[in-house]
Amino acid sequence: MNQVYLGLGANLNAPQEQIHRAITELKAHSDIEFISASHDYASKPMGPQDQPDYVNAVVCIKTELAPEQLLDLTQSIELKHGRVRKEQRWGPRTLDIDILLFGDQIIDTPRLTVPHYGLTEREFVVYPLFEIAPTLVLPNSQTLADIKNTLPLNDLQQLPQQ
Ligand code: A4P
Ligand code: MG
Repeated sequence: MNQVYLGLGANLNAPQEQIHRAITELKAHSDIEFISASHDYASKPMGPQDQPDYVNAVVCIKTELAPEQLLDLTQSIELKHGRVRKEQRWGPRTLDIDILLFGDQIIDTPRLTVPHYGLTEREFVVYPLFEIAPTLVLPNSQTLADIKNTLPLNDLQQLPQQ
């Protein structure tokens, strides 16, 4: 079994509901053992600023799936949420699921880069991840605590539990 961290993000069509439905769908899947979820966080858009604020969360799961099988699954959940892949980079979306960490594996294939390339620079990933995994060490031996301690909050706000 591999322990995996997923980053969830949404900023269209009732984003907090999108996140919660995605968590429900992950919990219901027979190949996934659901371990924990962070609070939801409200975050300022990274990228184009003329889009709504985001809701972000991080979840921990365990799975026997291979990394690309898990990507197939997370992409099928994105599609069920009406995700349309547009030209604009970092544009608005109903649901985005990123594979942040897959055990201790370092993966670099045409479909998958793990750890996720933006992990250490995004407050909306690092803070929720720290909430559920405060002692986490990345495959390159960096501690998540060190990363968090030098990363500005940029207005990130924990939302009340729903
Ligand atoms: N891919 C490669 N590695 C991974 C991985 N570790 N996890 C490939 C998931 N997918 C991975 O993704 C494009 C391709 O990346 C996939 O087909 C997969 O094979 P995508 O979801 O279609 O495109 P995208 O998400 O628009 O692109 P990108 O560059 O991944 O964007 P990000 O990094 O996901 O950022 N602001 C706030 N506040 N909160 C957010 O969550 N998110 C984004 C999108 C922009 N601004 C944001 C947020
Ligand atoms: Mg993505």
